Amino acid sequence: MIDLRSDTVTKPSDRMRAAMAAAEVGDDVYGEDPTVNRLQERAAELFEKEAALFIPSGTMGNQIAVKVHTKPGQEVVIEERGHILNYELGASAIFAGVTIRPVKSADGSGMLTWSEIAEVLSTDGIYDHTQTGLICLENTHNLAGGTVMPAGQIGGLCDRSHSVGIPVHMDGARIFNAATALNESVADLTRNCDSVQFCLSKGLGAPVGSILLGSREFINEARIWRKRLGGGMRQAGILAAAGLIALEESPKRLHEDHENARRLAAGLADLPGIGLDPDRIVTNIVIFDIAGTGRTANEICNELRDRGVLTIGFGTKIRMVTHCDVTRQDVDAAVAVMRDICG
Ligand code: TLP
Repeated sequence: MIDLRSDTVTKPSDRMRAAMAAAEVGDDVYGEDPTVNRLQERAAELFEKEAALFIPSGTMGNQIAVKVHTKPGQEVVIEERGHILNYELGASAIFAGVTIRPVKSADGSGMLTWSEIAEVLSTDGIYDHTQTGLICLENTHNLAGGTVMPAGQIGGLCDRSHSVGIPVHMDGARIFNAATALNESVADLTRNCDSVQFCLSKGLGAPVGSILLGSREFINEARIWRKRLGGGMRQAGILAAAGLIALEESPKRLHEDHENARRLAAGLADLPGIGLDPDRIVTNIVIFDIAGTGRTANEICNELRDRGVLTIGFGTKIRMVTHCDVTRQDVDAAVAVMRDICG
């Protein structure tokens, strides 16, 4: 099977498995797991943030950030296709008691401008308006097709947001893909963000885990919420050992996934009925429209599956994601199957 459903499907490398087997561990709820502590310290150093926390998933990281930054009854501003709104099962309403204000990104990139954000902000304290408690950014933007926002633009948004007293959380599930595509450091990309969540378990290839970053005060509070949510993982050094390798080794090879995604997009864009601009593919996510084929996404995905290619369909779109377990030959094979189906 060629699994293009997501970069979450990656399997740990032999080096990761060996490190997991040999990991020194302790009880992380007591802060005594040396491998978790090393991973947290290394992540904080790389992102140039005061502190970091190892958490089971990106979803938990985002939700803890929403909870810590906001008060119940406030509103979180996010681009309308953002993960926190669309794929976290309404968790912000349940845990933080906030509502979400989705904002359309006019150019379709998923990257909001300050004027798009400013239009929906409510910061004046007037009692009959829902107050904005947080702005969430997503880099890369998953549903927009792995698009990226450069450091200058993020810094500018954060400055404007802070000037009206609103914190910014970065859902950086794939921030290392953004850093690779932009040739900028993850520290620069998130410098002015009040908190950042990034995933070890996606393009970086670790089996489980994310890291939440921010000020020492923010992380102290986040640690309490992690425990409340059932995310205190005890001898988690077994997982952190793989995370450390993911953090050190995997960013170096992400450009290969991006090259494969561009190759995939170029192959698909030539097929009849496929709506896809290959120039917009800058990281590892390829989303294309199949309306012109006269078939539904489900029909095409099922046919792909029967012929050994796993993908995800939604509406009239199909998503294919490249990652370390997908080779250039796999990409060519997937295009060939699509050519048979659509040709
Ligand atoms: N995304 C998954 C699905 O949930 C859609 C995927 O296959 O892409 N932020 C972003 C931008 C994400 O894409 C994801 C996962 C998360 C957060 C959540 O991470 P996990 O799965 O670790 O909870």
